Amino acid sequence: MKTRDRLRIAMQKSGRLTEPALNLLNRCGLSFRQSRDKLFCFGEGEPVDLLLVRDDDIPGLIAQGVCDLGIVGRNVLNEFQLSQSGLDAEPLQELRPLGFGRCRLSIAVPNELDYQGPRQLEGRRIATSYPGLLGEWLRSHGVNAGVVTLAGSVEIAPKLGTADAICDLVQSGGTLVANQLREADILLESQAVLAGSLALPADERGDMLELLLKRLDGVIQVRESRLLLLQTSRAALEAVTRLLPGGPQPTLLPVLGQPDQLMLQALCAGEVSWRQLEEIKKAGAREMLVLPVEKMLA
Ligand code: PRT
Ligand code: ZN
Repeated sequence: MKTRDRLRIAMQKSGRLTEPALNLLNRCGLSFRQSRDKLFCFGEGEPVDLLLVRDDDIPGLIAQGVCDLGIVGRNVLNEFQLSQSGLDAEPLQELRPLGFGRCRLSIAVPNELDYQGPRQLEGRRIATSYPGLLGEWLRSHGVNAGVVTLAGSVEIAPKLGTADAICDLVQSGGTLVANQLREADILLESQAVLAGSLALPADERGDMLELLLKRLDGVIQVRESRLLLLQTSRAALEAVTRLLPGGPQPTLLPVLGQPDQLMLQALCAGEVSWRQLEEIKKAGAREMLVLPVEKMLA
């Protein structure tokens, strides 16, 4: 194949991952001129171009060397990897989880079925668009079940009588509820990932890729960081500090006119949930604030 000097990234043309993926690339300093057919977008600042395709085609395009990288759901990537195992194809790898497009690939059963575990699926028919992942999961649990492969509308299969259970993506769970189904087991926690071939190009594209990964790490780190501010008494300080989410050592500041009080400032590596805040408050903290981080330069 003719070598290219520009890096090429495949991403979903129109769907759930399109907006957040473009947004992420923009934040990494990449911008694109959209061509009229919108299949190929030329990168303006950096030597990185985009190919806009159906998400299902992305792993194949990387495996064939048409693209160097792809932004795709882990569910699609893993299903492709399973379909290729045993074939003499270029292996793909997950380079980075990207933190959006989160969902689960789950077994869902009709509400009235009393699900006690995978063995309950023995001899039943399960409808899915993910026959590889489902087959592997069934094998790992020693369950023999019929896999009914459907391209879409998997959730209506039990009602139509074509399957007894389904294996599909779940996010809010609303689709399951609307179809009188309930989530019974989780096969895979998924999110959008940056995928690439195991053998990275050893030319200018490789250098650009390295640079892109570094920028991506910075963008992800900032996006996931929160600054936690709170007040605590000196007496409660130890209990409060013990409950802080992971991150560098917090900073302590005096509070004017209240020698017994301290203000604590901590950089947290991930989301700070309401639960965590309530626990920290119970330990003696008050005036708590969680702020997003805009930029970071160590
Ligand atoms: O045209 P193209 O093939 O590119 O698009 P597509 O229709 O195959 O993909 P799209 O845009 O629906 O999803 C792209 C990726 O988003 C998926 O591969 C997942 O990695 C991720 N994702 C995240 C989801 C969901 N959440 C999701 N909820 N993909 C699909 N769903 C569907 C699910 O199949 C079910 O029908 O939404 C329904 C469930 O949602 P809840 O909220 O009702 O549980
Ligand atoms: Zn698709």
